[in-house]
Formats: sequence, C-alpha cells, structure tokens
Amino acid sequence: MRRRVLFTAAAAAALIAGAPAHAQTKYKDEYKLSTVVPASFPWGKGGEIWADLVRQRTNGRINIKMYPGVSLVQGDQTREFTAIRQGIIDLAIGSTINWSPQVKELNLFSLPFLMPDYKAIDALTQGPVGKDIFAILEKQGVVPLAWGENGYRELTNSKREVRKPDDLKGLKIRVVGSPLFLDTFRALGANPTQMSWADAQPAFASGAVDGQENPMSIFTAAKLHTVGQKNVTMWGYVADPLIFVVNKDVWESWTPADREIVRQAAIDAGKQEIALARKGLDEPGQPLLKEIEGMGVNVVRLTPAERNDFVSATRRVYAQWKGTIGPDLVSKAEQSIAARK
Ligand code: X2X
Repeated sequence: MRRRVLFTAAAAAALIAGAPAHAQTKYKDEYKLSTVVPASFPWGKGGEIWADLVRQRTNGRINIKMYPGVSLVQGDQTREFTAIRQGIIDLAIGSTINWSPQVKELNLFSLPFLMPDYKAIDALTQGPVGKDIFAILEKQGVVPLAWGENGYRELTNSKREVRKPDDLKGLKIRVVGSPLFLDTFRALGANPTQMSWADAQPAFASGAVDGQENPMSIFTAAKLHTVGQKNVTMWGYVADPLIFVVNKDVWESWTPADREIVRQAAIDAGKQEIALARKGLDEPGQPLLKEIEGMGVNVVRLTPAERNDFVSATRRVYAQWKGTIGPDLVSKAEQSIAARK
C-alpha cells in the first residue's frame, strides 16, 4: 500500500538536526471505520459525522472511510473486536453486545432490566462505570474515545401480541452477542437462536425466525414491519451503548495534536449520534411510536405490573451473570443508577 509521509514542523526540524527517521510520522491514505449499519441509521450516521469532522479538522491528513455491514469481517459482527486489535480494522463504532464475547464486562449493559431509563444509561457511560469500561478496553489493546448509543432494545415478532412471559412460549427469537441473550430468552420460555444481523433480515422475511429485539431506530430504518414484524412490545429490557475506538498502533502513529482532534471529533459525533438514536423516544408522547403504529404495527406499552413479570422471570439470569461479569462492577453500576439525577 502506498503510504504518504507527512512532516510536521517538529519532525522536519528534528530531521534537519539529524534526529532518527522514526521522528517522521507515517499516515495511511485511508483509515477503515467499521460499523454494523450504514448512514441511513443513527449508528452509521454517527460514523459519517466522525469521519467528516476528522477530515475537516485535520485538513485531510486523516481520511476515514466507512465500511458498514461489518464488511471487513464479512458481516460477522462478533469478530469485529478481534479484527480491531489485529489491525484489520483501524477504527470502529461498536455495540457493547457485539464485543461482549471477547470483553465479558461489556455484558453489563445486556443484564436484563438493569437500566430503567435513559438517565440510567447516562449514569453508567458518563460515570465511574464508563471509566472502568474504558480502562478495561485500553488493557485489551484498543483506544476507546467516546460513547454513542444504539438504544433500548424492544421485542418484536410476526406471530402475536406479547404482554407476558407466557406469550413468548415457543417463539423463535433471533439474538446476537454472548450466551447471556440465550439464557434470558430461555428463562422467558422462548426459543432463542444466535444469528448475525446480515443473516437475520432474510430469516425474518422467510419466516425462519419469528421475532427479534432491536432499538426502534433500527426497526424503522431497516423497515422490519415489511418482513412480518408487526407486533412490538416496549419493554426496554436492555440498551446497547456504542463505543468509538481506534486500533492502538494507528493511534500511536498519529501526532499528539491529531490524536486530540480525533478524540474530540468522536465525542462530538457521539453526542449528535445519541440525540439521533433517542429521537422520537425520549420526548413526551414518544412520537416515533405513533409513526410506527401508522405503518400498521401493533405497539404494546406494558403497565408497570406487566413489565415486572418479565423482570421477575429473568432475575435468576441476572444474578448468575452478575457473577460472570464481575460482582464489583455490577454493584457499582447498580449504585450509579440508584443515585442518578
Ligand atoms: O445485530 C443487531 O441486532 C444490532 C444491529 O443491533 C447490533 O449490531 C447489536
């Protein structure tokens, strides 16, 4: 691959002074950014915003190209984290769910009914738990920069209205990530099956699976109502944050000033992305749900008592996975949520 050699003023001065060649900073022509979904989704849009900000603020020194559909790992989203570490991927905006097979602590966000509202998500990502998670990722050899959000994952299916755990009995539900999802759905009496997002969409269309769980922003952008997903249950059982990261060697190849530009751009893009992901859901009356009902979809809003039946049915899974994830981290998360403003 052709490499462009850039000389910063300092590097040029060092060269003149006879400093070793490693004082030069080598930049690639293109940096590959992996996401699961393209810019027609808030998640992919976040990638586009990040790439644009970096290009502008570095005057084109850092040129980021998007690779949606996790195409750098042939659509297998649970291999994305390993590929970032290996340098097959330079940058990524990844869901905590997709990286949880490699980073067990990321299962925290998938503990059923841990986060009751958006303030609870923020209390984790913007508080001490977020710092701990970043330190863990750093130790695993990637450089975490900012948080984004996929969102609250709501239950949908093609067969029937779901109001209580019993309604899930026997439904074949597509899930992704770690075995925590299999445990949760089995505890509810469903028949979960693990599948990538790329494989899931044709499986909905053919009826090979009955249902799935994903944020409503994914539901609308992917038009899941057109592949039979006509029943939605708003249960908010888990929410997956997104994390903006850079491969460590790539990070170290940049000047300190450029690193700061990339970091700040990730923070700015993350904020905009979170606002897009929550649009229509975090305002009174949840207008996005009315829009979805307008597409002929049955949207069930659970009463607190109905929701509580799902919470009770998954408590055992929560307790078991608290041990796997790390009781200290989970306790810290519980405390941060209890103290949220
Ligand atoms: O595969 C999914 O369900 C998605 C798109 O939400 C993730 O990548 C976690």
